[in-house]
Amino acid sequence: MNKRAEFLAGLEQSAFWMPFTANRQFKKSPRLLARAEGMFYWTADGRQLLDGTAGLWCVNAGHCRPKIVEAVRRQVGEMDFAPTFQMGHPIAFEFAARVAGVAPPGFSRVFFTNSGSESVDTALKIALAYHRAHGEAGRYRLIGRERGYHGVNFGGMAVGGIAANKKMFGPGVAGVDHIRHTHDLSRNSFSRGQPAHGAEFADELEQLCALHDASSIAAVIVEPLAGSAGVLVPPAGYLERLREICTKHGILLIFDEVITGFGRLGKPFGSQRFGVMPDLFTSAKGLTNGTVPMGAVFIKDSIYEAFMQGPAGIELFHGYTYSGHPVACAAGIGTLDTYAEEGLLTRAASLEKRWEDAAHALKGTRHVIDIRNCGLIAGIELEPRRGAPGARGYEAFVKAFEDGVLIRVTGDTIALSPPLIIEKPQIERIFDTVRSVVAATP
Ligand code: PXG
Repeated sequence: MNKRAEFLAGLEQSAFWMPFTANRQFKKSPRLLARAEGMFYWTADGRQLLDGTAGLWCVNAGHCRPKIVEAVRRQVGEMDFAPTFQMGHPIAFEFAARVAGVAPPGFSRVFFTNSGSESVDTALKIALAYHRAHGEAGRYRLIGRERGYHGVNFGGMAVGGIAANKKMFGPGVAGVDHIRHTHDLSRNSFSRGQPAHGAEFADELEQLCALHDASSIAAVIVEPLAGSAGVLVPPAGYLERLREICTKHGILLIFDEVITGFGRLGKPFGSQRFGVMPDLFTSAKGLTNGTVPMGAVFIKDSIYEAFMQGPAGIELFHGYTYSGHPVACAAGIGTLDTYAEEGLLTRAASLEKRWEDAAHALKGTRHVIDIRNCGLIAGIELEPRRGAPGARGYEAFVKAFEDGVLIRVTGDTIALSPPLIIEKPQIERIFDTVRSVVAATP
């Protein structure tokens, strides 16, 4: 047996317990990626795949970009690791300043983490600690939203609203509640951009304020556009209404921008796209172009100042060994350089019309019951096969993979989010492939 055949033969017994994966099914018929460049992956058996998902919503500048590769290479040889607890290294301060420079005005402080999940738990903890520092220790409740995805750690799992991600793991964090999701096929199917109906879904927050007493609520966390649960674009006026209610009751509004950050929606951040500012927001993924794991929480100046006026000593008892990791910071700087040189943080805006038209041209294709889009994101919802929800989506994914295009499915919704360097003919290729694989699915 050659090396590759040996590897495949041993896969069923592999030590790697794969995340969010049907391990037994996968290991019987694996899909293996071996190399990547620009808009493409190559499979282990040498086939080229057009990346319609930017890896997992993270490779916004495309794969293996020279500035990023070089920055990482240089840093790892110069200083591999150094602590950030009671000491520091210049590159962490440099990257914080650089990345705060692309954030909306008023967010000049950044707390580094290593993932989206850690960013979410960090933001929730900062919100709780802020209220205490501010003399409102009674604010302890956290409000999320149905169908929200905020990662897999205990805080994010609790405020998240996807049952499958929670049901195995016990009661979780106390004092959490949820508002309803914004999906409304009956009124909004085939909307282009923000759907017209559903601003009033935000009013459920008023009901929770009445139920729990607003003075017990610390924060509300939502994705400006819900990605993982199937591309749910916020209805016109919805985020504005959430903002208003939070402000009225002294509740902090957290945007989870792990997917919407770094140019995905045609502006650097989703808050700018929708014109609604949160008090804190999370990021990860596009922060380092996925090259080295890293996340960051962006903090409004007044919140940071409240901590800095507290007693002398450590202002926030929180942090990770790898917060501000030098190699991650180097990747981040290389990423921001690439974004800036190629205008990638706003490039989605110039492609959006073409993208939207190509997506909505699938209307009328067999099984397609909705198409949603915003920035360089599209969701194509398929009617579930009777008795087998998710099967149609999964089969479309496998078939597209065989046909040379990487797509992502969540249940029966196809979610597309290519690198922001995509060229127009590649947009057509993605949607042509989706059309043919969906139509071929029984
Ligand atoms: N918040 C949001 C909004 C996310 O989308 C996380 C937090 C957690 O990030 P980490 O880095 O801890 O995974 C995410 C992650 C998908 C998919 O298929 C989406 C994510 C991860 C994996 C798959 O939609 N988002």
